[in-house]
Parts: sequence; structure tokens; C-alpha cells
Amino acid sequence: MAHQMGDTQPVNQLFPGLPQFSGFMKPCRVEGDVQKLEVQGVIPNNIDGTFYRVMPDPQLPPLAQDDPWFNGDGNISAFRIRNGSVSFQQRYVQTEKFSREREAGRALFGKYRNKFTDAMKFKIRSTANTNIVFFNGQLLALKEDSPPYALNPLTLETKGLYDFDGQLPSLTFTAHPKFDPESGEMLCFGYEAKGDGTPDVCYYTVSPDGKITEQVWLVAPEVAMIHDFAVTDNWVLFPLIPHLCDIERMKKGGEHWQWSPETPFYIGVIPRRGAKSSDVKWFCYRNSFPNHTSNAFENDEGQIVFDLGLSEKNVFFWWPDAKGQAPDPKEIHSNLVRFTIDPVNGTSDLHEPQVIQKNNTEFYRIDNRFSTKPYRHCFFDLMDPALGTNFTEIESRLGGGYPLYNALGHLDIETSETEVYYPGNTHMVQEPVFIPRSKSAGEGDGYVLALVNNYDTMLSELHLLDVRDFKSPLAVILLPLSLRPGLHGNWVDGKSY
Ligand code: V55
Ligand code: FE
Repeated sequence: MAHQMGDTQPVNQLFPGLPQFSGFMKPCRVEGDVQKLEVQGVIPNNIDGTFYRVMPDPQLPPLAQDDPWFNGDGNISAFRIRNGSVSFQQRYVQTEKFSREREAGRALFGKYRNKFTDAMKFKIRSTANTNIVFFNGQLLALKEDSPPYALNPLTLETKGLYDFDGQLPSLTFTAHPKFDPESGEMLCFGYEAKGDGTPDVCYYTVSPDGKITEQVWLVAPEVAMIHDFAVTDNWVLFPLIPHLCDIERMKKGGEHWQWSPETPFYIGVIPRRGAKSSDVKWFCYRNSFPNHTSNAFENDEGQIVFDLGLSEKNVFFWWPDAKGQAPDPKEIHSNLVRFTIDPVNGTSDLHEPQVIQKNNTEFYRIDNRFSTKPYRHCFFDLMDPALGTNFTEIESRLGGGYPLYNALGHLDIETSETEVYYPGNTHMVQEPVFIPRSKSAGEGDGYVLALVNNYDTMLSELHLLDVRDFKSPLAVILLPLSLRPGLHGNWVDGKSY
């Protein structure tokens, strides 16, 4: 097409014609609200609260053509459920990146976690696109390369970057903080905590009123990604993903991460309270990819029981190894496994873990009242092609860039039985959240809520399940638009805000 007269610098106003920007992966870019979403079925009146979740959702075509899904701007969805009705609200986190690019009307931000590829100097490179948690009266929008952004939970307005009133010891803050169900503490860490390419890890805890309490600095054996972690009553575990950072590669415009098939899967373990840097023990298992954690706790022998997803292959296939090799996404499987670790007398080589759910699963969620404690119930996304998904019909609408799951699972760890909720032949599920039936309900007694992509209507739906009757939904809540696949979200009880 011809440029109009007077155009000096034509700005690209089209997203690249690549899988990660096509089909259901088409950027949503919507901000606004919809009152009283359509509801098929009935939402119980005792459900009162908000489901917050975040999706990477580039507001503008990226500088890098093949920009990965993980680099999009964080756009927060809030589903407020009360008296059997649902209202929907969505708003971008006003990060420095988002605001500068909005002002310029074009992308200025370069590659994923590579500041050397930016078109301007950013103080903070957070895209705030990975998790949204509620703590001490505000929402925190998280990206593991930066401090959190604080948001107003009622309006989703961005208040600004949040450094805990100057107390934040690390340059970075995990996207997967844990919450002690009894003390209300938030347990956190940052890796590359002294800047890009540094092996430093900082573990820190925050009291319910926002005071930093514990603070321990560690040095990791590699500059590796530490995406999720786990905590027990007395220990903290850091699983290192064998994706390594090389600052020299970054300076040449390369990727932040490269898969390293030679690197073992390390787990760093430190005491939860009063630890010194020298207390860290590094345990090793053969090269594999640690996915999201389910939970960890201590058994009667004082050993750590650590449950997480584990894959033999490089799950982040868009960041290949040094030879440029990466697995076919269809061949990436993750199983829920259980490592048993003796933090005091154990040798560095870990025993073979027990597979506690053998299917291809991810995005494990629990009844958070049992976080850090012995637990029995685990909810997750599951991919089982035998369930009947019509892949030929939906192939062209899936879009690319992330693994897909076609069902939700509920594992009873005591009986080893899994119940499956299969939403339909043209549906894929996003991460579930668990909602307790009441404050006094037993573990796992409650509801499960998850966003579902409907590739027939090309619209999003929220499916609400009762754990007591997991196979069919209580309610399907219909959205008038499609929400891009997201990462993480959390349920916040209506009495909290
Ligand atoms: C993850 C997601 C990220 C990221 C690092 O799911 C790890 C894992 C959406 O961004 O930057
Ligand atoms: Fe995650």
C-alpha cells in the first residue's frame, strides 16, 4: 500500500503474521467492563469474591518480529462474583514500558529481558504479565525481572512500582510468592537479584502489614531461571530451570535464555528462618525442566516432600539450546512428581522421584489453606488427546507459543485417583483456581474456576465446578470477547478488599 503524502516515518500498525499473534493468540487489547455476564446454570450465592488473572497482551506490534508470548504487556482481568452474578473488568498495568509506548504510539521495548535491544532507556523493564496476587490491601502485578506494580483491587488502576516503601532488598521479585496460611506472611525471592547475568538470589519474607522480615543472599551454581519455588514449615526450596543467561550473548542482541542440556536440575534448600548464605545446600537431579510447583511439606521423618511438574524436554521451546535445537511442542510432557529430600543428612544426588500423576499436566493449584503443609488435593490442567478434542477442526484457530491443555484434573493424592472435567471437543483450559466452600470447609471442599477458550465460538468462557461433582459444571459464564491465554491468577475473597 502506498504511504500517504506527508508520512515521514510510517509506523507498523499490524501484528506479525505469526502463530503467536494469530487465532486465539490474537492480542485482545481491550480495556473496559461488562456488567452481568451471561450465565448458563447457577452460581451458588455463597461464592463472593473476585478472580483476578493476567495475560501477556501486547498493546502494539512488537519491535522484534518473533516476539514470544512471554513478552506481552500485562493486561489484568477481574471477574467479580456476587449474588449469583458476574461482572467483568479488564485493564492494562500502566508499566513504564506500556506508558512510554502508548505515548509514542509504537514499540520502543526490545526483546524479552534484553535491555540492549531497546529503542530507549527504561528504568524498569517489567511487563507485569505473569501473576497477580493480593497482599496487604493491594494487588501486585508481577514479572520476575522487576519489583511489583501495585494496583487498586477495586478499580484496577495502577498506583505505581512498589518497593515496599524502600525496603525491597533485591532488584527482582518472583512471580510466584507463597503465603503462609497461618501467619499471613508473604515468602518471596528474587534471582539475578543484583542485575542481568548475576548469580545472586535473595530470599526475603514480608509480614502481613508489609515489613520485610527475613533476608538471605545466596549465590546459585548457574545464572539460571528460577520461576517458581516452594516452602515448608521450616525450609525453602529453589528449583533451577536449566535455561542459562549469558550477558555477552545479550549484548550482541541475543536471547536472555539458552537451554543447557548439560546442566543438572538443581534444587537449592535453605532454612526458612534465620538462614545464613552458607547454609544453602544444592541438590542435583539429571537434566530436566522443573515446571510449576504444587506444594511442599515435611513428613514425620523430617524429610521434605516436594511436588512439582517435571519434563524431560525444554518446555520453553522458543529458547533453543546452543545448537539451535528445541523439541517439537507436541512432544513436551510434564508429569506431577514427588521428590523426597533429606535437608540435613541427604547427599547432593537426589533419588528418583515418585510419579504421582502420570498424565501430561501443568498449572497445579491447591487449597491454599494447606500451602506449606501436608495436603491431599491437587487441581491442574491436563492434556489427554483421547478425550475427543477435534484437533483438525480447531488447528487453524489455536495460534502458537504455549502448551495446550484440554481438561481439568483433580488428584486425590491419598487414593491416587484423578477426576477429569472435559469442557468439550473444541475447548482448551487455562489455569484453575480453587475456592473453599466456606472458611471451615475441609481441604479441597469447594469450587474450581477456570477460563476456557472455546475455538468454535472463538470466545472465552469461565467454567465453575463443584469439587463434589467434578465432571459437569455448575455454571458456564459467557464472555462477549476472547481473552488471550494467560499465565496465573488468584481468587480473592470478597471480605478481603
Ligand atoms: C514464565 C512466564 C513468564 C516469564 C518467565 O511461565 C517464566 C513461566 C509470562 O512471562 O517471564
Ligand atoms: Fe508461572
